[in-house]
This record gives sequence, C-alpha cells and structure tokens, in this order.
Amino acid sequence: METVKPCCPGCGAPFQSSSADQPGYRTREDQSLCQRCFRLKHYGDTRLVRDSAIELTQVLREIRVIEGTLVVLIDLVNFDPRLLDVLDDSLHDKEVVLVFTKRDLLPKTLSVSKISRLVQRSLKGRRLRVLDAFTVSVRDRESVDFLRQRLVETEGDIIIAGMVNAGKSSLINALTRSQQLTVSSHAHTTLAIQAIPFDGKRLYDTPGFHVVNALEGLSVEEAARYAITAPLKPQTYQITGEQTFILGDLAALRIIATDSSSVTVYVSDECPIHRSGPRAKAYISTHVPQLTNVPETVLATDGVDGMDVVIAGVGWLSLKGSFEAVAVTIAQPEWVSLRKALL
Ligand SMILES: Nc1nc2c(ncn2[C@@H]2O[C@H](COP(=O)(O)OP(=O)(O)OP(=O)(O)O)[C@@H](O)[C@H]2O)c(=O)[nH]1
Ligand SMILES: [Mg+2]
Repeated sequence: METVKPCCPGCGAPFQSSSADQPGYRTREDQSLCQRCFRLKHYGDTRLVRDSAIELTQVLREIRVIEGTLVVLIDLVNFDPRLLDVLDDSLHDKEVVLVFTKRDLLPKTLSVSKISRLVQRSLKGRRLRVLDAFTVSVRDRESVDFLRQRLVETEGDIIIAGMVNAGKSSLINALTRSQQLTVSSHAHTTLAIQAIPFDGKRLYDTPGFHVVNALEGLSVEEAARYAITAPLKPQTYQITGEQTFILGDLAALRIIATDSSSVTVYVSDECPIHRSGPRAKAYISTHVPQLTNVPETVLATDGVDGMDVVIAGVGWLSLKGSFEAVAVTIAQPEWVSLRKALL
C-alpha cells in the first residue's frame, strides 16, 4: 500500500527535516506547519517565499488528471490575457468557471456587464468552455457566500487554479471559513496541490501559474510598494502631443497623441507618477539613471484607442483618443502588453 507523506497544511509541501532552505522543512514531527508557513503566518516573514518558483508544466500536468470542475481565478488588478493562452493550450478539455477576484480594489464603476464583456472578448476564438463567471472579493461576505452556494451546487470536486497571487488560497479560506491555507502578498506561496474538504466534496488549492512580472526583479520591500493592495485611485491626464509617464524607477511610457486625448493611470498609490514633455530624457538621466541605457520598445503606432498598456504586476495605463505612437522603456519589454480596456 502506498503511504501518503504528511504535508504542510499551509502550503501543501511534503514535510522534510533535512534542508532548512527547502520547502516543507520542520525540525520536529509535532510541528503542525513547515518553518516557511510558520514564519509567514506569525511574523509576515516573506524571505523564504521568493525562492520557490514552481514548474508550470508540472502544475498543469497534475491539474489535468484531477477530475472536477476547473475554477480559474482572474486577478482583476493584474489580468494578463496570457493566462487564457495557457488554459487554452493545456486545459481546454475541462469545463471552466471563471472567478474574477479582488473586486474591492477596482473602482465601483466596474459593472458586472463590463466584466462579462471582457470575458466574452477574451474568450473569442478559444476552445475553452466557460460554464459561468463570477466576481468576488474576500472582503465582501455576500460575494463569497453567493459563490459558495454555486460551488456547493456544482457536481464533483473543484479545482481552484490561476496566476500566482490571484487570491486562490484566500478564497478557499473564505469559502471554508478557515485560516488553514497560508496567504501572502508574494508570488508562489502555495507550493503543492492540496485537497480541502468542502461540503462533502474536495476543493483543490493549487500553486499559481507563473508569467513574468515587473515586481520580480525588485526587493521584497520595493515589490510591496508597487503591488496594488489598496483600492485603486485612477489618475486621468489630458494630453496633446508627446508626453512621457515615468512610473517610479520601473518604466517610462512615451505617448504621442495626435489630438486632445486622455491617459488614465491605474497603479498603486505608492508608485510615483512623473509626467514630462520633451525634457523626459534629461529627467530620466538625472532621476532614473538605471533606465538611461535601456532601449525603447515601440508598442504600437496606431489602434491604441480604447486599449490598456499593462505592466504586469504593477498596473496599467488606459488610452482614450487618438494616438500616433506608444513606446516603453523598461528593463524587460515582455513585462508590458496591450489589452482591450478593462474599464
Ligand atoms: N484586496 C483584496 N486582496 C485580496 C483578495 N484576495 C486575495 N487578496 C490578497 O492577495 C494576495 C495573494 O493572496 P493568496 O491567497 O496568497 O494568492 P494565491 O493565488 O493563493 O497565491 P499563490 O499561492 O502564490 O499562487 C494576498 O495579499 C491576499 O491578502 C481580495 O479579494 N481583495
Ligand atoms: Mg496560494
């Protein structure tokens, strides 16, 4: 008979006592959490979190063989359409329920119908079969209760999957009214798939899918500054001609408008936004020298009206009007993408 190795109930990693810097480490069998989860839960110590990237292909392989409905969480403040590519390639034979999380962080003007339009647009031309879509916030009891009821009515087990940090473990804790799973503001908190009892069935927590994001190259403190953890307060700017938006020391976006147009910036309150006209280069060389020698990447020369320029993990700029060009200066251009406007 196969013996099941005991696992840490916080992150799902099998317990081990040989390497303190590896997942699942504990020194005594009576310790209920691994050292990493213990330090996270009790001291908010995230030092051990960032070194634990997980192979996406392995997670997908494991998810594929679990029978049940796939609930995909989409972080509303960090929606990356590349998630749908991953799902479409690897999990298109599963029935999918989409759950948009962190509703509380977006302006109240985002209506359910806007979200459903976004879903329809994003799913166009894909094989994924979406059964239903919900919007939740773990801070809004009613939205969690509504989803719980729908999941209870769903036949069979439920697999909760999505990007790193989308709020999967937080949502399972809220649905099961427990604090069992470890939650943190950093990516890769959950390390292995784990089944949680839920109304006579199983809810599976899974490690998040990883796609590059601009917070990764930063220290834990810096990343915390740029991450969106409080309700967004969008800033709208009217621009004519050329304007460069310099976001902290991360990125410079040069936007050329042909007419009077608007740019709305959705980033953390703690991310400084500096606007500059033709003197942007001089500003960058004095204040953000690390971007001085970074080559500029042209994102688009037309067709950007009604689009968001997304800086993965950091936020987005929403463009409305008529534009001639949008270009970005950032350490890694793959952190930046264009999508249809979320709001
Ligand atoms: N404001 C807000 N924050 C949320 C919500 N849900 C989750 N969070 C926060 O998002 C961060 C990530 O939450 P987790 O539950 O650890 O995310 P995860 O998807 O399990 O992450 P991994 O295990 O790393 O893949 C934490 O800081 C949570 O407090 C929400 O509805 N609203
Ligand atoms: Mg998790």
